Amino acid sequence: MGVPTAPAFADVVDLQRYPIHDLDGRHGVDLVERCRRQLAEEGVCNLPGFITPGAVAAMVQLAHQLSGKAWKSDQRHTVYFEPPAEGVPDGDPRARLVRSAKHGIAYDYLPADAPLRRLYESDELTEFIRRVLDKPVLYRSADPLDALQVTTFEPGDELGWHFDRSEFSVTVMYQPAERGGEFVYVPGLRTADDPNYEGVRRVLDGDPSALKVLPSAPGSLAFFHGHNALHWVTPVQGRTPRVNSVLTYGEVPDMRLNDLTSQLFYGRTSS
Ligand SMILES: O=C(O)CCC(=O)C(=O)O
Ligand SMILES: [Fe+2]
Repeated sequence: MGVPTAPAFADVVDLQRYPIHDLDGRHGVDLVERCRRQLAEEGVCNLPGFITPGAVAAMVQLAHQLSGKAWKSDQRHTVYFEPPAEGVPDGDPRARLVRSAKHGIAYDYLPADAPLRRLYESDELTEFIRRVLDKPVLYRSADPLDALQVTTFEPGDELGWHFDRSEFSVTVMYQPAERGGEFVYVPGLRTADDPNYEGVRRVLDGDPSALKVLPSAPGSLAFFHGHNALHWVTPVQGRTPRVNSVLTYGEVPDMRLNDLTSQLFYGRTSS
């Protein structure tokens, strides 16, 4: 028998608590089961302390070093990322615009040994996520800019209310803001059969009754069903930028941004 080698991300994940390198072991099976249950019941699954403090600190420092390469986007869009509808009733969410502003550092700027890059590129993490989401297959994005980006939200930056185009998202928090920059969401506000425009309108009009806030301690990894959960990252206040990553996956092997979206979020295309 060979000597087992430590996974390339042994310094990045708290493997005692989250044994993603041993998913068939008892603790691994329990972990996947707990995550599935949380996701089904709450629309999100939050795993605090998933990323080690050392890896978190390295990613915050990297974001700072690469801040000159971050692409600033600031745009207005509907919650559906579709052109505003005409001829709909007053106040209809399909016609309303929200604002999103952020600074995106593209995947190809992250050095190969960056902690999150080593983790993202591991088959163990992809397999963990596949099992939690209960997908027959799951692939990492093939997009050289968007597969794993580091996003900084400077003071005043925010992500307006929206539904994601993709079914789910996986995020890692490195540094919350001093104030604001909270991930606020309404789980299951719409379904495949019911767009619930009236419910969406109420949230946009400020009804707080269904809102939830995702805890955002540094090092947390979170799954959420962003396609049916309306969500918002509130404007960042104070001097500390909010820094996080979105990890991108798909059920097809060659997933890429289209040129328009790539231009918008990274100021360039990869082709
Ligand atoms: O930054 C976050 O916490 C969420 C990001 C998000 O909602 C998105 O990229 O669509
Ligand atoms: Fe989103």
